Amino acid sequence: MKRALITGVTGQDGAYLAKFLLEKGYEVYGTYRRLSSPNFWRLQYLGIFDKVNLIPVDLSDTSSIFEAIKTSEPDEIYHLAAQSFVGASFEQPIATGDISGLAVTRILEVVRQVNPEIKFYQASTSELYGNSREEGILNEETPFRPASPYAAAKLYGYWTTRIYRDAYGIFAVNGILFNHESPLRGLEFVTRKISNAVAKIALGLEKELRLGNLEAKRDWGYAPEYVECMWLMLQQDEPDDYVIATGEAHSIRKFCETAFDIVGLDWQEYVSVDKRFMRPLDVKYLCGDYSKAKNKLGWEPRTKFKKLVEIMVKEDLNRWERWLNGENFPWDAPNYPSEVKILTRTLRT
Ligand code: NAP
Ligand code: G4F
Repeated sequence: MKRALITGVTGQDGAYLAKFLLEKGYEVYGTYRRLSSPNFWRLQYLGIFDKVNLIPVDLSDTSSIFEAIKTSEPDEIYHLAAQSFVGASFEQPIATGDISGLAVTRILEVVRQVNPEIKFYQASTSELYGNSREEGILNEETPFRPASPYAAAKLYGYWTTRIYRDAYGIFAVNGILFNHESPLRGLEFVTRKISNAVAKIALGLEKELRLGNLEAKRDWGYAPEYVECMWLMLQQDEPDDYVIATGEAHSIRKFCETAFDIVGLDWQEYVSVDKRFMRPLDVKYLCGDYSKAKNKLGWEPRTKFKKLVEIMVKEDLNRWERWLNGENFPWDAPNYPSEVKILTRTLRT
């Protein structure tokens, strides 16, 4: 039986990947950070909480990483843990550099010293391109031009991965994944912020939605499909880097329009622009060319924009309805101050 170690198993991708690997027959180990209140709602939501071997790890501490790798003895490491919110990276640039950037070297150093046969996946990102292009399609050859402390940290991780591959022959790959979303997306990211607000507004629990830059365009795919690529990349004969995307870009404005349409409301009556959600520097446009992944991995996106928006809005509606009906279930709203205010003032049946 193959063994996999997933860093950041409590996150959106970590949870979906753990489920995918368990279904493939892997023994799955996952690292999480020790918090005063545990945060395992995604693993519980997917019904796999008791199937994953959980290891507490501090990514700023190499000895902690060493312990996790010694304990799990993995064939494959999927390094997904990161401070992944671009907006927060402007407020916490140094911590983001340490966790989203330097930690890659800490892990690869342990791999090099303990067992260089371990295969390594690095969660690289379309944010690496920054404002490299304002139209067209981005592929593995397009130059990077990071536009946030998060992207700069990820650029470091990207190159470290390539350096350990070229210098030490480690099977280390970069998945350059464009935005991918799902009902397990964190509530601070724009897609889930919108789907959650639409659900609350439709049920009369909220009156408005405040957003930042409505003109930015993103290439949004469906997260469960994207984690399959991570695994595919590690099953190839040779390590390489791949763009994973849908090849379509839509604006935040379009996402709002589509999401409000699903519940029969006009988005313009509810959405306003609030400077608090504008970034000091924003990436205007991202659209990816997944031809290499299609040709070499045999991968193609199956869920496109409209279906993705529908999945997210329907699941958030379902959650708020269940909440109003007095049900308890794995959910992230109770972890967010803005949502707790609504949860505590709402009378449940
Ligand atoms: P996510 O939901 O935010 O999950 C991030 C994971 O990292 C969580 O398990 C989180 O733990 C952990 N983490 C955060 N800060 C940490 C810290 N200081 N120390 C240790 N662990 C920490 O992100 P995701 O969407 O699953 O993304 C997974 C990876 O892919 C990330 O590296 C992200 O940068 C990258 N990526 C994501 C996308 C996308 O569109 N989703 C696209 C390209 C690349 P907690 O649960 O405790 O917060
Ligand atoms: O949803 P976002 O916060 O995602 P962003 O910045 O594209 O980053 C995500 O995708 C990257 C891959 O390209 C990952 F590497 C990264 O870890 C993360 O998963 O913002 C998307 C766009 C931005 O242009 C932002 O300015 O939406 C715009 N936006 C407008 N109003 C907003 C809001 N973003 C957020 N989070 N909240 C708003 O109110």
